[in-house]
Amino acid sequence: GGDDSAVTLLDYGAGNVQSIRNAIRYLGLDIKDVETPEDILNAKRLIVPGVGAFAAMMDVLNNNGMAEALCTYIENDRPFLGICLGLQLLFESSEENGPVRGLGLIPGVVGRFDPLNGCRVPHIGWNALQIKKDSVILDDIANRHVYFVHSYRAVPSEENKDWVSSTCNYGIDFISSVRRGNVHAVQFHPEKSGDVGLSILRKFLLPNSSVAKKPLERKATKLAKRVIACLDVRTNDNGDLVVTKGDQYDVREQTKDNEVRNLGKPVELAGQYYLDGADEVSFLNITGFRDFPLGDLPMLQILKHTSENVFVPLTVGGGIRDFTDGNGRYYSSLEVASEYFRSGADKISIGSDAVYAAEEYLKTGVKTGKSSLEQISRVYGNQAVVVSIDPRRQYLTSEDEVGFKAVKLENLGPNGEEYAWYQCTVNGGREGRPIGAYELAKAVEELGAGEILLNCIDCDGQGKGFDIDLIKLISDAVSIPVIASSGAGTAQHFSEVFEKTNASAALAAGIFHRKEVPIESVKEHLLKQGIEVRM
Ligand code: 1PR
Repeated sequence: GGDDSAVTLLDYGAGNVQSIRNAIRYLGLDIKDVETPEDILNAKRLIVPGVGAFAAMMDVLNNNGMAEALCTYIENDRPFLGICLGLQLLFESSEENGPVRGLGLIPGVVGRFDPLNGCRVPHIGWNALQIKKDSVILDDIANRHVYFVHSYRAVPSEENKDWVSSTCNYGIDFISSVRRGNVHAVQFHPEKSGDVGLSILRKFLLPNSSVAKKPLERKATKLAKRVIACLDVRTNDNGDLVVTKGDQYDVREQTKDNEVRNLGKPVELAGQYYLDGADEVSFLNITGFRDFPLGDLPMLQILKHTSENVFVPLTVGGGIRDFTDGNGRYYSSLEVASEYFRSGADKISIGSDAVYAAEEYLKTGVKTGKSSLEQISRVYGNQAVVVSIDPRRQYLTSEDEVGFKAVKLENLGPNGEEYAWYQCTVNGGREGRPIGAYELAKAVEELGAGEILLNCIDCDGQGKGFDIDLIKLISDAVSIPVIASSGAGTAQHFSEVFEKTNASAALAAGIFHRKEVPIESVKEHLLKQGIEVRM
């Protein structure tokens, strides 16, 4: 309680600020929300989090006098921390849906990353920083990775070099933080950067607390490959949500009762994976296609409790689509997603509904803007929307046997087939659709997906390694990040997928749940193989 333990937060109402709220509360501070420009001027410490789109943010700030108050506050050198868009708004303008004018306190224009520079957009993941000057809040993080998620960036120049406290390289050098006096802003998300991020926030919020941590002696320069722990969650026959795991999507035990396989409690396991070093945690509500997810309050509770203690990105999927409940009330997919975001998710993932949207788009060539994928990415940004693909291999004897993109297989099919195409499925693999994973991936990229979670039903739960043919095909077809999933059985499978494909991340479930291979060993192995990871 008390004023000294309060931090003022500017939530301009466009986007998802639950994670920063959770991090501030975790550090023991109360949050006072800005309601009027005076609240800004009277703040002891002000945080401007960054989510949503630049133009929408500037509209809100200009229309209610907040922009002016912010300029005054910053020019008086009052304690300020801008995060992501909260950094970008300090510049002269942004090209995001623009040009749109910013506060103009720092010289420079915020532009978009260009995939032509050899990097995927959005920039999602963990990078180390190059510290340029005494930055106070970044003092003891040298060489440690922090989490970025953005498509736009400012670049260092002669004109703004007095401000720049660190830069980062992603295709080009961009500004990862600025500092002048008590004014700080960071392009990455400290609230999602694990213990490093919490220590940065602590230094800003509680300037006298000492949390010095010895940096790892390691030179990191590239975007780290991510290791993601996935929890498939569903109600068991007693009605409790449990973590389960299938073999090729079959989650029932091969016993007389055929009960749902129960591998533990979702909140506990997610918390453990965070401590073990998972770079992200995903929940898939695998029966979401059957039940109405908002009726599924336990899932929202799981997200709430998990996000209070897990400070890496959280994704949730399952059942995101338009829905009419038993009483005839209609819920848009956007409402469903918003409820997940409010409960602490950073990204949502869409499976079945994205397949239908892609089929429609390929048939008509028209982007209606009405699909769940388009609506959610318009409001929350495409970095917040993952499309989960559940393909099943269909063997072919020749490459052009079907009208879908086929691959020449590394390992021949059961009858010596040399080729396969990857058929998309819906409803947890129960129904095959007339669209391939390749066609789907390209379509959803155009419709606004920010990332692809690429499963493979044939490999799921088999522990024999990822489907390299499939992952190569898809990661070379799109310029958004691809998460390889299904089939991890050893740490070597992770290095194999990163060495042979352009996947940005690799996800596993079974080996982590059964404690066969701890996340730490996967990371240590990758590091030994010369693959950059966050330690
Ligand atoms: O269609 O929008 O409702 O979303 C449903 C979501 O649930 C999709 O993302 C779909 O992948 C997932 N899902 C549906 N049914 C199942 C099932 O298993 N019966 N699980 C399912 C998907 C795949 C991965 C798994 C990896 C790694 N599970 O999540 O974690 O294959 O496993 P492994 O490391 O043990 O091999 P919608």
